[in-house]
Amino acid sequence: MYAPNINLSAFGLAIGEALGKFSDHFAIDEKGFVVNCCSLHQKMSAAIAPAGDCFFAAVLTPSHFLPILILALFRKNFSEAMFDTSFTPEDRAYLQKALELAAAGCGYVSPNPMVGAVVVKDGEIVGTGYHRNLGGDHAEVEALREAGHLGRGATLYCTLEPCSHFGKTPPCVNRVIDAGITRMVIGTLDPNPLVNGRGVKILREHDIQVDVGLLAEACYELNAVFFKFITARLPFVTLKLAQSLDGKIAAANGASKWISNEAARRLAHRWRWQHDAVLVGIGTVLADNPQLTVRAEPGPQPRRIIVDTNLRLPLAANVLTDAQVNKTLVAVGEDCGEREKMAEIENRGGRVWPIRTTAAGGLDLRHLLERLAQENIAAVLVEGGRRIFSSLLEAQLVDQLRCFIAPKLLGDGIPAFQGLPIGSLDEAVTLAKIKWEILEDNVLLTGSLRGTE
Ligand code: AOF
Ligand code: ZN
Repeated sequence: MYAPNINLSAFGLAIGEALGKFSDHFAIDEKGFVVNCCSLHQKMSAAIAPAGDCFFAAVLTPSHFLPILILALFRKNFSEAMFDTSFTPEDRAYLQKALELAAAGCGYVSPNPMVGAVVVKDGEIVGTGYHRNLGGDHAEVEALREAGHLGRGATLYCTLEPCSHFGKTPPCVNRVIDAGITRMVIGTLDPNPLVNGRGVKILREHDIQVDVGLLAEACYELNAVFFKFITARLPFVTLKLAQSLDGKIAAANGASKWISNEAARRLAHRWRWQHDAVLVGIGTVLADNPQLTVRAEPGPQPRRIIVDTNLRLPLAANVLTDAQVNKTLVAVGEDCGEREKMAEIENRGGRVWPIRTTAAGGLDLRHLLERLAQENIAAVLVEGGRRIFSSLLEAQLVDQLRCFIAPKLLGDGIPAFQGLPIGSLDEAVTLAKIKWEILEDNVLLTGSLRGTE
């Protein structure tokens, strides 16, 4: 989201300082680098102003707009020399490799970020690494171990700022310094409040050249879940829908299984293991009796969350009778009286969470998500139905929507959303960062929601 590799002139620094005072989303370090501008809050939009080979990308809320505009207007007055345009095509290629390595951690490192690292000495790759599993070595440590003594005087490319704190593992910055690295190229800062620019600061204090912001957008995209989770302490919520051209997620008789095509269903299945949890409303369980497991390909089984205020879930449901019952978590209203059923679910290894209810009688979904985050569930895939889709949207808890659109009309079928308080075009929920993908005769639309924090 943010590319903070602009070495500001005194003039730029003054603007930068003003920005820093203006908002928490900006910080300037002692050398005049904008070191902190990360935020996932979806109210914000990204502004990217290309400037030669380097670019300035800022995250801004409407209230940030004016200073960014001023900076953009003055941008032309900065001479080329004022920008640190030290990234070469080789830098880009090595960091791109690190990004590819990082992605291999998908499904295995949550709630940690996916991180990749590459060590380059005299134009040769001498070490590579990625964060493989939660609690395991960080990417830089793996790459530096492979590089061994060749790390001395080498450049380390890393998709994320190295950590500066003791977590499950010791700080990576110490390893980078000890290895004798002389330059580091970093994709994005680590928004973890325990790091957040400190890693870069420590490295620079040890006279390591640190260039931040190459491929920042891609590095941010890779870890959108982590960025949200670590800053908002809420899971990143993705709604998955398969709908007809006329916006129906089921036929009038309730049938919904075959709206999207097989390629779409295969892809959606893959998303399950890429998420920590799959969440559905009780209506979907009663209608479809889904298993909510990963079956088509190997991958970790996600938690299965059923939102069921009055505990209508039948004890014979697949989610309570199969081998994965210990992955099932039923969120019920805190005044739900079904004590025996709750005890039986827990006897079988499932869990039941009483959750606050709202004035309207539904579950307080924010409260549920906060509790899930406390259990380190960082990514939630919501698979239905219209009530839960609508309630999450209305509560502004949705981060992303992934919608398969099939070339079918379902007439009086069941709409994807219902009851959203939208009276005019101005009030429409509008998606941003739209991507389209064609899957044979289906289209997959992916978009971000604004307005969540
Ligand atoms: C890095 N390199 O590969 C990763 C980092 O509990 P720990 O020790 O695994 O630390 C987790 C935190 O470390 C995580 O929240 C994030 O801030 C950072 N992750 N940092 O230098 C890595 N995975
Ligand atoms: Zn680390």
